[in-house]
Amino acid sequence: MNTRQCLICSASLEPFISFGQMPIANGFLTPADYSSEYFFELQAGFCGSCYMVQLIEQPRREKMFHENYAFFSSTSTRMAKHFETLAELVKARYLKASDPLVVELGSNDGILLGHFARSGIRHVGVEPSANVAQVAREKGICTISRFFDEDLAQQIVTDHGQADVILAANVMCHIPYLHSVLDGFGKLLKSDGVIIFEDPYLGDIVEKISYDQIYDEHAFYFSVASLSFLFAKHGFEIVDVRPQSVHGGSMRYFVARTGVHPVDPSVGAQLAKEDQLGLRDSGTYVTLRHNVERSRDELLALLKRLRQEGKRVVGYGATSKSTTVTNYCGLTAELVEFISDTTPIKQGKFSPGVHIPVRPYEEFRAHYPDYGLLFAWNHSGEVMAKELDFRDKGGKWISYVPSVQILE
Ligand code: DWN
Ligand code: SAH
Repeated sequence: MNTRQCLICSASLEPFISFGQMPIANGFLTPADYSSEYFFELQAGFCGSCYMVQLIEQPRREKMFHENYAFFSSTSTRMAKHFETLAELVKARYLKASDPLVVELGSNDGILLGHFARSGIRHVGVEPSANVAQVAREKGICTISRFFDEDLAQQIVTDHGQADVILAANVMCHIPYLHSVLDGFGKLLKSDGVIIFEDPYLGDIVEKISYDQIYDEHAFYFSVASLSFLFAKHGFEIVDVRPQSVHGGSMRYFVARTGVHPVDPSVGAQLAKEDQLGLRDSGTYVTLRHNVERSRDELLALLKRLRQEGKRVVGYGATSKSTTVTNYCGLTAELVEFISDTTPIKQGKFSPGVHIPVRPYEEFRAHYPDYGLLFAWNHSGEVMAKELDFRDKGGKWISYVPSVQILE
């Protein structure tokens, strides 16, 4: 899909950054596939009318979400804890009806929905990537392997009835056809039901210059301002917002049918913060582009210097986000020897575009490099805690969020 019109309100977009030609962020591959590797222009734009920041072009969804999807949610213990806490909150506050139904979009390997399944609560997961959906089914989680849209919402209502709670973590921002999704929510949600979803927050991306959140799967970069406009068009309103520290700064939104639940003061307070940050001003995104270019130049200069000094640098975490960083900054295997990752499906393959080898983390441990480049910077607490020995032996971490630095 390639459009210069806002996917939400159809106004003309103001493109503010191009990262050039990019491969599929989770398209880890073997050399046999190099010649047919798919590329598209990764470019983001701002809508001055409804304030939604979005991709200008997004690959077809089947190119990203399929039976070999490489991201398994349960690879992070911190995320497992995060979703356990969310499940407890939902159970305590929102499942008061008898025999309630919970529906989750993008349920992946069941990291969140498993908490409802194990408590015997009726649930449905919607997960188009067949391999991760199968992992969830094997855990006893009821999962439909399809893309959520209005038609599927209707089918779920027919088969299971309306939902008390609709959950969506790190998936709403992946879906370009949000009007169909919200029409689906209109059918699926009980009159007093609640939608709870979270995604990387635009305010954090701007403040931390975390431009690596921009990649093919992320069609949108949400703010409370842009989402308020979108939900109002479909008879919903945001009733509460709660910042989350996971994934480098996310926002959790609580949404209900307009007028049904009281609106918490956090919503107005966050809108005021967004105005202070300039999230509704196009100039903010021009500044972001300058900051991103500086970050790129500094990271490349640092890695070139380390190579000249004969130091070994290994990437930590073959994240989707790292595809933007490696391709945009031109980081090849000359600068980053390999990328360490715990995900079996990624190991032995090569990273998208720049083709850096991806190896099991045991290799990182077997022969420590001089520097670990934190591609999974959003999990840095978890990573550093488990790699204390690396530091004890003189290893150092490099991060580029919020600025390029060797962590002392
Ligand atoms: O939005 C999305 C988020 C939720 O997950 C998806 N579009 C895709 C994915 O993004 P990502 O790939 O950038 O996610 P993570 O969670 O930053 O990826 C972590 C990667 O790092 C995984 O491949 C596992 C790996 N890892 C590791 O090797 N050792 C992670 C940890 C915590 C570790 O200790
Ligand atoms: N919720 C998990 C997974 C996030 S990754 C977590 O927070 O860790 C995004 C997930 O959304 C992928 O598993 C992908 O297959 C799924 N997805 C993408 N488009 C979707 C759609 N239209 N409907 C439902 N799920 C979708």
